[in-house]
Order: sequence, then C-alpha cells, then structure tokens
Amino acid sequence: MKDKIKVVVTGAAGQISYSLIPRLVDGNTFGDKIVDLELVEIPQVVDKLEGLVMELEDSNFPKMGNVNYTSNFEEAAKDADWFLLVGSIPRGIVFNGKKIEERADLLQINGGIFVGQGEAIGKYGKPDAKILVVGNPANTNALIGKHAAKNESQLWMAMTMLDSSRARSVLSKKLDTGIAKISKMIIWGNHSPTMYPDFENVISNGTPGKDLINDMNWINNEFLPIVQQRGKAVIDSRGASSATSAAKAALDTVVACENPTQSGDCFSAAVMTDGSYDLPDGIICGMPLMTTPDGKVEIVRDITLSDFAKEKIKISTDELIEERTAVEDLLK
Ligand code: NAX
Repeated sequence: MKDKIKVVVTGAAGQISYSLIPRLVDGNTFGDKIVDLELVEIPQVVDKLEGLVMELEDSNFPKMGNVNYTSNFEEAAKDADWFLLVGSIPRGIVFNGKKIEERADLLQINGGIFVGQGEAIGKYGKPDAKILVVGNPANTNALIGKHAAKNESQLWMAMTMLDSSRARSVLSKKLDTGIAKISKMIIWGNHSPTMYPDFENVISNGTPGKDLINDMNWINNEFLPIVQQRGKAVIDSRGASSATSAAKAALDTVVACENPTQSGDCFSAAVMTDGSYDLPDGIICGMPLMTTPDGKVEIVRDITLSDFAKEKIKISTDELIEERTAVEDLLK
C-alpha cells in the first residue's frame, strides 16, 4: 500500500479549492498517507497561491507533505496519483476580448484547456492515476481530457457527487430520516439540469425508494426540479456558485474511490460508457460505481431502470451527445 500520495489541484486559487485543499491534508481524506500537493493556476493568478501555501503551513496539518505551486501543468503532473481538475473559465467573463455567454463558447474554451491537461496526465501521471473533473462542463471536459490522455489504465471521472448529496438531502427531509440512512443515490447522465437523480433505486433504512415514494406529483414538481436547479438556486442567493458543498463532494468522491464500497451500496460519478444499461457509446455519463476490495473502481451493473427512468436518462444522454458534437474538433 502507498504511504505517500501526490495530488494535483487545478483552479487552486478559486473558491472551491479554498475549501478543498486544506481537507486533502487533514488526515481524513487519505487516512495515514502523507499528501504531496501540486497546486496549479493560470500564470495571471499563480502568485496568489503563495498566500495559500503560507496558510497551509501555518495550519500545521498532520499529513501535509511537500507543497508546490506552479502554472506549469506538465511539471505538476509528474507521477501524480490524483488529479482534481477544478480550474475552468466561468460563463460571463471576458476571454480574448469576447464575453463568454454561450454554452458552445464555454465548451470550446474549457475543452481546449482539457486537451493540454489530458495529454500531460496521460504522459506523466501514474498509470493508475484517478482524475476527477469538477470544472464545467464537467462531463464533456472529462471526455476531452480522457481522449487526449490516450492512457487506458487511468480513470477519468466527472463529478456528480454534489448532485447525489443534494438529492440525499432533499429525500432525507421528505422521508424524515437521517442522511446516513440514505444510500445508493445514483445520478444518471450529465452534471447539468438534465441529470436524473434515481429516486426508485435509492435505499432508505433498507427499503427502496420506489416502495417509499408513491407521490409522482412531488417527484416531478419538487424533487427533480429542486435537485436539478440547486446549483442555480445557490448562485441566485449567494451571488457565487456552490463552493463548500462542491469541495465536500469532491472529497467524498476521493474517499469513495480510495475505500472499498460496502456490499449493496454504490456511489455516483460520471465515467466513460461501456455498453452497460444501453447507454450511448463514447460519452462520460453519470452511473453507479463501486470500489472493489483491491481498489478498482467499477460500474455497478445490476440496477433495474423503469421506463420513467429510461426516458429521463435519454434526455440527459442526448444532451451529452450534443455537447460532444460541439467539441468534435477537440476529439481528433
Ligand atoms: P472560481 O472561478 O472561483 O475558480 C476557478 C479557478 O480556475 C480560477 O482561479 C481560475 O484562474 C482557474 N483556472 C482557469 N483555467 C485554468 C487552467 N487552465 N489551469 C488551472 N487553473 C485554471 O470557480 P469555482 O467556484 O472554484 O468553480 C470551479 C469550477 O467548478 C467551475 O467550472 C464551476 O462551474 C464548477 N462546479 C462544478 C460542480 C460539479 O458538481 N461538477 C459544482 C460546483 C461548481 O459550480
């Protein structure tokens, strides 16, 4: 077993990273392992990371190893075990003289970032590296990165854990039970408002959701819209996107991949489709995953999908195919 782990975080001066990075070295996420950090930012911002490194040092975290900051992604990628790709260009900013408003522009600009990062990860990352894409559009960024990496032994994921956590939170209130009693919360599809949180296969206190929730009016008019639009609701209220909860979700994904999944449970992330559940080929799609006792992350293949679920999932996979078409030139 490794006693040291190297983690690369991009977008390290951003909001999510400010919550995320300290918790990578506090001894909870990677247990007893010493964690070396490579913090990556764009050249215009990278100097700000000196202050973050000072804070990390001053916090006396017990499991912190070497900490480096850089704008050179290739250098950072060398022999890394984990890549948390948080960095991206948000909608609304002016980039190369143009205000980025359209999803197609956002896909192209961020997709471009992921070609270079993907190539470097494929070449310099560890053969068993795990890559979690948080920066939006996360699924399609991950598709571009995986394509550019050309390294089949590495695992590319896009984060849907936050959607899963949101769905668990809404269900725990509805069913009047603790969060810990709700498991197997699967998010299918894209990390976007088309995602499908699977209320039928979720388990609450040992009982499947389909036997607990018979109120389709609540599902269609409250549960699905609340979960699907939660990101927007946070932005509307805070004037900034979810940061603490997104950081927690990224950490939860790392922990889920680093530790064997309990029998009968699963966790949510988007990975490359492989024919399971008749999902279209060649997209990074939210699915149920499990970590085996020997540390492999695999798709859980025994979930039953109702016609209602299949219809909802198709809306989201159609959107992923559209996104893929918009970045086709980056997949060559
Ligand atoms: P911030 O704008 O605070 O930070 C992003 C940082 O990324 C900036 O400091 C920027 O300089 C840096 N960056 C841009 N391009 C880079 C590159 N090529 N290499 C390294 N760093 C680069 O955004 P924050 O609130 O931290 O959110 C980051 C991303 O997470 C956004 O794309 C956001 O949409 C996405 N989210 C994804 C979620 C998910 O569940 N998958 C949920 C939360 C969040 O909305």
